[in-house]
Amino acid sequence: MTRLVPGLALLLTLLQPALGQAPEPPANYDEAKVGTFTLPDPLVSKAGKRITTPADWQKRRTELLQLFADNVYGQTPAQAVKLRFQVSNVDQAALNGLATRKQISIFFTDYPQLPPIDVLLYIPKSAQKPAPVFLGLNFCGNHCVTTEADIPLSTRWVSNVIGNVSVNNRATEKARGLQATRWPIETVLKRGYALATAYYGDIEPDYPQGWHTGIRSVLGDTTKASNWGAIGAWAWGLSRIMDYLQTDPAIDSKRVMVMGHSRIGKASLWAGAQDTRFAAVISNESGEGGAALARRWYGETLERISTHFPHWFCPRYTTYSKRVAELPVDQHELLALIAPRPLYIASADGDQWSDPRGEFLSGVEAEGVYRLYGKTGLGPVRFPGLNEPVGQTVRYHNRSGKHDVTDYDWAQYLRFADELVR
Ligand code: GTR
Repeated sequence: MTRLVPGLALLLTLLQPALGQAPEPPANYDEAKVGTFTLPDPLVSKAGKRITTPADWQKRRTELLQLFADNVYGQTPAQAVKLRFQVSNVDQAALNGLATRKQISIFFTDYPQLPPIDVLLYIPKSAQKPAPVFLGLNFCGNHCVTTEADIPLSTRWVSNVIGNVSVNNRATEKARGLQATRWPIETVLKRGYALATAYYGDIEPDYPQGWHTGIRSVLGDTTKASNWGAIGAWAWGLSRIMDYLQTDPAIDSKRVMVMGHSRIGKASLWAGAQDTRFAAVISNESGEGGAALARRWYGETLERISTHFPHWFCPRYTTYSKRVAELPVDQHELLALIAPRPLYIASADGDQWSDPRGEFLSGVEAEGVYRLYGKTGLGPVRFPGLNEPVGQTVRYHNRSGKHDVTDYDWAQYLRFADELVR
């Protein structure tokens, strides 16, 4: 995603009074000014009981999930939704014979007005048994992740901003392969993994009114302060793709790793926290509302994100914008909800907006829950240098370079998958 260049951001801040808006507090990038804060303890229940066993943690887990639903992402509707999986295209020799490529549409039987989620799935030809799979939503349509000419352009609303290649929020041929560098499909396949992706806008187009044409138009309760937001919807969509993957004999559905970048990283963490069918979770620069601690005043803040992207969260979340210390949870507890499953948290040094150190510290604070299961999470580590992956069941790196998903990131995820998921 593009980000505001500092000059433009400053100009907008200066214009805010003229636009009738209260000026936004400036972003802090000075570690000395972060301040002190007390984090809620994942291992103390609401009733004040210390959690010392996995059995007690399971109860505390339910409590924490509810706190995140009530205060951050909103309540994911519990009702089962009837799905119909339609395999629309299978290419047995995709990418020069490297993969079987399938396109599957997930239709919502009871809601024919909703568009399907169109899944693009690559399975390595070399697989002798059901393949473990990386699952991640993409930002601009399946045609953006690959240069293959026969992937249909998404017909859904797409952002005009990404790459400047859409016209009136509709995809054009210029978008083909636009984000292919973020999806090293052939490398992943050669390592024996399948790759599944779908456009996040199939579940809900990412703009304030987008929910009118997405799953939140038929599920949820818009009168409630805990109504789910778009991140909740995207997370829900990931679970529906999981429903499909469980039916595909070519896929090892016990080894589905949910991976996401930035806002989709936030959704992937929330998906992995709620749905324990995901064997591992990978958060790529998910930042505020994702892996980063909310209580740190550094880079993007709760106030900023809830002002700019209120549709991502439940309505109550915004009420914490000037009183983050009162938020009943912090993001290390979201990470703890992934335990004891493997978790990868990745930051980029050129993406201070996402608060790399805050993402790392959040992982550190999840340690106690991994320990309950006899696992080492990040372990006793200091904030590492650039491009220096650390940790065990929980891993972390701070890559050099900008907000993006690169070959370096994928090289770490593949190693992590080989060691902990395979
Ligand atoms: C930014 C937003 C971040 C992150 C990012 C992205 O504008 O402030 O929280 O989600 O977008 O998704 O690339």
